[in-house]
Amino acid sequence: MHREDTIAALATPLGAGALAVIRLSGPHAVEIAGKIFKGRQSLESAPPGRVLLGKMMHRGKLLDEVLCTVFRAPRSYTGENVVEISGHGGIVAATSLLRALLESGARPADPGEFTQRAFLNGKMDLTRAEAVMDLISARGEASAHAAAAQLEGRLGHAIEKLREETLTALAHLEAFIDFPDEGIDPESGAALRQRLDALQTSIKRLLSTADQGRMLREGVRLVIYGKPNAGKSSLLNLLVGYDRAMVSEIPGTTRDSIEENLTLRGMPFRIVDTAGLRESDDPLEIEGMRRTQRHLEQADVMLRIIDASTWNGETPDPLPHEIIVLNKSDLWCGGAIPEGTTPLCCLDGSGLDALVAAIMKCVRPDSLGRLDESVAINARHQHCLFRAGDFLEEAMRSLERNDAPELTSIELRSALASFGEIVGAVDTEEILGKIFSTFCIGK
Ligand SMILES: Nc1nc2c(ncn2[C@@H]2O[C@H](COP(=O)(O)OP(=O)(O)OP(=O)(O)O)[C@@H](O)[C@H]2O)c(=O)[nH]1
Ligand SMILES: [Mg+2]
Repeated sequence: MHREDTIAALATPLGAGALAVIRLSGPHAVEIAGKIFKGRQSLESAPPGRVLLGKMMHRGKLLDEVLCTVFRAPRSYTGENVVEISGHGGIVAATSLLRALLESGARPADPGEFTQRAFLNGKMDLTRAEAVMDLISARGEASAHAAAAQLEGRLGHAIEKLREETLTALAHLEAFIDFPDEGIDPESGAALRQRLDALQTSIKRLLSTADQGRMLREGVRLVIYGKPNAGKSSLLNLLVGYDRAMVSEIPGTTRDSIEENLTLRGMPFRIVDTAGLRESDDPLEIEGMRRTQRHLEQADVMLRIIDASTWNGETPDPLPHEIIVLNKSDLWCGGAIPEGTTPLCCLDGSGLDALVAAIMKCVRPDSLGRLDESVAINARHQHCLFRAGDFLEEAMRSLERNDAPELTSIELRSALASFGEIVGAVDTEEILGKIFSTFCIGK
């Protein structure tokens, strides 16, 4: 990556719209945009943050009438000189303007390169850079909330605190390295162990948010299963609001799993309707049921659908994260709805609200507290935290064995590096490449 380059990209989606925003960042941003911009005031003389009206002219042709905003390093999103050009939306207008900027000396930005520069210039730590992407791709309000909290630095601060505490423990330990013959006195040893214990507790607390983080980013995996003809596909259709899956009174209608994305109460879901489970020697049906099982193994929430018209009234014990749904409640003639089941009628939708409430309770147990007060880590953070925890455990063992303080200190330094990796304090090209390549261009 060459930061002496000036990069340019369309920051808004390519398509017809009222406005299109093109962004330039780099040492020559103002100069390059200035070559095309013709206004009453030149871009070079524009005060930072002032919006200038002008025409964009290139090779003697008028491209568009635009508004330009100049931001001067380091007071910009990327920490570099930035020019934002708001032109008219539309594929042709936006691309010809971008082409003119590229012909005037800018280079097309790589995916995520603006945010990567912001990170490299110290405008944000890695957790916040990742939150930018999470926010852009959020599929539900809850996901957007969690991303905004991370963008605000909530996770970054939590990790910084862990790093500081590890550093304090390290400093405490290193005091003994200077006096190798004396070893660590029992009182200091106990104090150090207490510090490491507290660190492990904090790691565990953060790790416990990993599932929540995955659900917020990728969607809750909700699997609908049960015997053939129970009304599984009818429920999928009811949830998504249109005839997504075939429904018929013939048992065995659904052969293959059907997946759909949906947002329920601000939370993204991936809903899977499955082939009904029964004895069969039809190879296709057997394969369908094998797929059902595979989805069940990965489910966050399972909806076990029971057909009220054929049910014997014995409520099965629910598995963890399972809701027993008594469908076709309109055909139930066994008196009061049995406890432990959630009644539903797919024909008129009655019972759906209560079912959705039960699903949400499964997804967001009260113990997690309100979402916007918590953090939700991603798989990369989880991996680093696991490693940090392992190093701290090693450090603890080393203390208990009364090893030379140098040895314990090596483990603590490795833990510190693992925490650092989360916020990007120890940057390796490889990690950065992996993270920012998943971004969209223009961010
Ligand atoms: N009376 C009544 N009929 C329902 C209800 N829900 C579904 N049905 C009917 O039950 C039959 C089976 O529905 P499906 O949704 O195809 O059932 P399924 O569980 O997907 O069945 P398979 O795909 O064969 O496993 C259809 O004729 C539906 O119209 C309900 O709440 N009440
Ligand atoms: Mg079906």
